[in-house]
Amino acid sequence: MTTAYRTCPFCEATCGLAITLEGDRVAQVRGDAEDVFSKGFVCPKGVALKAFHEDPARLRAPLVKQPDGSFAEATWEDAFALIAERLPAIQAEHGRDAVGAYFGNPSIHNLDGQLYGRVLLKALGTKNLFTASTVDQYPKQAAAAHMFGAGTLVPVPDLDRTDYLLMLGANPAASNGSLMTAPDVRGRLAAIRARGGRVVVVDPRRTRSAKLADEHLWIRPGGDALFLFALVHVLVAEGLTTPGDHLDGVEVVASLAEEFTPEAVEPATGIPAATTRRIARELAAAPRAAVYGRIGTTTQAFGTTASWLVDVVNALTGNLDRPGGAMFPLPATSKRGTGTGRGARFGRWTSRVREAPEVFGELPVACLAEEIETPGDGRIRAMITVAGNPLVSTPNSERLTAAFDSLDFMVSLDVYLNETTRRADVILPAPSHLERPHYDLAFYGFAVRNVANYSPPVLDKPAGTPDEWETLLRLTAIAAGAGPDADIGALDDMVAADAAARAGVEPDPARRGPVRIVDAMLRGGAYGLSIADLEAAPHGIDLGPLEPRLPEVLRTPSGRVELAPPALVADVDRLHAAMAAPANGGMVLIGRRHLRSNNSWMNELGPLANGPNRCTALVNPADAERLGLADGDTVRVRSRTGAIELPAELTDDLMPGVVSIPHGWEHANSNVLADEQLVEPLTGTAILNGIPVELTPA
Ligand SMILES: Nc1nc2c(c(=O)[nH]1)N[C@H]1C(S)=C(S)[C@@H](COP(=O)(O)OP(=O)(O)OC[C@H]3O[C@@H](n4cnc5c(=O)[nH]c(N)nc54)[C@H](O)[C@@H]3O)O[C@H]1N2
Ligand SMILES: Nc1nc2c(c(=O)[nH]1)N[C@H]1C(S)=C(S)[C@@H](COP(=O)(O)OP(=O)(O)OC[C@H]3O[C@@H](n4cnc5c(=O)[nH]c(N)nc54)[C@H](O)[C@@H]3O)O[C@H]1N2
Ligand code: SF4
Ligand SMILES: [Mo]
Repeated sequence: MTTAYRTCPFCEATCGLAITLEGDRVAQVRGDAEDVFSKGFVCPKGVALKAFHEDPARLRAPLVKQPDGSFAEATWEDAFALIAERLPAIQAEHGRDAVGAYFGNPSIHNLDGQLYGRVLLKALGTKNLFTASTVDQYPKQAAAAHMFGAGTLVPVPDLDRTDYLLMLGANPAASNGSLMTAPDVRGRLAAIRARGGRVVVVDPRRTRSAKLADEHLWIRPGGDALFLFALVHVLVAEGLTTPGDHLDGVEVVASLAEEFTPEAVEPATGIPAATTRRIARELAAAPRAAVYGRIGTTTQAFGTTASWLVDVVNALTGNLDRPGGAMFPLPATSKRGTGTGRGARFGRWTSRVREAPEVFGELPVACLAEEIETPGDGRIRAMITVAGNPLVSTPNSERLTAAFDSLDFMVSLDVYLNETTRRADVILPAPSHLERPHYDLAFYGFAVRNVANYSPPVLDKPAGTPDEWETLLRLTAIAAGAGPDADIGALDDMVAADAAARAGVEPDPARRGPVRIVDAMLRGGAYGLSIADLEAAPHGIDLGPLEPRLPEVLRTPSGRVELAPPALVADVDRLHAAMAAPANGGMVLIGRRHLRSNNSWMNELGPLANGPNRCTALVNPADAERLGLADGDTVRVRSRTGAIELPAELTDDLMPGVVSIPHGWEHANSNVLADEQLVEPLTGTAILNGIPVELTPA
């Protein structure tokens, strides 16, 4: 028996796993008690790594669609040859934009997708790039870009030192935290309370996180920006602001907040004015406080505005960049900053049909169907999906499915056959996570401590199976016209040379693939580490608590924090309108996550499938009575775009007027109800929380 250690790749928490092996068989997966960050914490998904690795349904060989619609296994050579025959021809005939790409969430949870996805995209040269980010966090990153100069500069709550956490639209008890990398968030929340601090959760649902908190505030979906503005109002009106240094625009936000009194916003938020005043005073009085908002505040009508106001409140209470407040991590793969930069640029190009502005180099995925359907130059005729299941994960699934069915050609790089990949002509499998190295390049940038942990592959890949990065480079070569037999090693040398030059070091000639790139980034990074250092530390290296980084971290042209960026100031009018609009009394749909799920692909994996049906519609008993629904009845939920049927689950834990359905299920897909026309205007991010729906007994 041997034990291998690796970072869990299934969510943002980066827990250390201890994997016991009998030969090449996985005997057990546990939490690594010695992991410097997670200290033994593990959740059911981490344990399910064994089930994932062993799952007979996991793809192990390329699949090629046959004339009768079935799939047959193919050799890698034949699969690439087919792609080489079809893909370049489509771009040659119809232009670069005729091939679109969707990169899904797991592509940020592995090095290959992150470091080599962009290489493929460059070769494709298409502006039709879509990712999960426009059904997720771009509002938060856009707000960060406007305020701090870059989308990566999202302040994270300093959970381990704060005395007061105000958390909106997040349920880390289920999600394990997001843009707040922290193994065992529940334990860390409990610790805030144990040291005499306070946790307040703002959510239309009394979630498990809310139940762990000192206080839960019910909020009408989409009300967060108004509530946050009212907090600003009280802080200013009562002279409670203590803004730190390096801030511009304090007076502008103060004056914008004038009309958002707690009383004025109450009808729209549902939060009593007296409560709002008290929370503002508590935030101001707390020695160290942090406001944190997540997906309930981003995938909604005021996503960017709410995300902006989260950090406005942090800044005005003196908690931005201070221990126990909202801070900027310094990951080991980053250099220290220079304090200025070019700042954010959005809308450098637009989508063809709806003219939606580009955001961080991509187009909103809510536009994808129309880009496939609408004739004309630049129409998408072929798609490449990488670690993505957009037909389940993105709005108006029925329309998007029909659009995908009309494609001339499709390639998927994935680990399963599912709703999306089933439509591909060629499916190229990625190896099991145990067969590849890992370093959490993305999420250490949002971690509540500075840590670094590298995981070498635990098991050898089956002979002849390429790494995912090799497959991405093979596709790159095909897209670049070099054909399926091009020298991938030479291409990789170029990619590594480029990355090393940016890091200011020489690439290690003894390594290849993403590990070589991470090694260069580490060596050029702020702590001067290397992969070799991390190989010698299988439980990770703790680089300490977060440290204040202003102004060095900033990348705004002014070298200041922009508290009143013009694009956000311009959106305030829309908030006025929302404040004035009376609630129409209709039902609205919101989402939720469960501990034993992972978006669209792990819901029914091995032990995760245990327990009661989680794909239910939560309904408040008062609504249920009015609608004639009893617990367990099948309810039909309809929106402008479609209808689904699923069991109703009556609960006082949900606000009246709201229905909650988890996403990611194929048989009752909540994104059939999500409207591709409903997007947040600043980033084009889909509104997945606050969708108008009607409920009827089925
Ligand atoms: N209504 C509603 N919709 C939502 C959300 C919501 O809250 N409500 N949340 C949104 C959010 S935040 C996100 S991030 C998206 C996620 O949605 P997607 O971007 O579709 O991502 P996933 O569903 O996590 O997984 C997509 C695919 O990745 C494959 N996969 C897993 N690991 C690997 C790997 O290592 N390599 C490769 N090549 N493939 C792999 C899986 O088999 C699966 O097919 O969903 C969004 N959709
Ligand atoms: N187990 C598990 N963990 C996951 C995932 C998973 O699918 N399963 N997905 C991962 C991904 S990709 C992401 S992005 C993260 C997301 O991580 P979280 O943001 O923590 O996601 P959720 O658990 O969906 O919590 C969102 C909360 O927002 C609430 N909400 C809805 N609308 C509003 C609103 O208008 N205002 C407010 N204040 N609240 C609202 C919902 O009721 C819900 O409780 O989770 C990650 N972790
Ligand atoms: S919390 Fe996230 S990282 Fe930790 S074991 Fe669970 S899925 Fe893996
Ligand atoms: Mo996400």
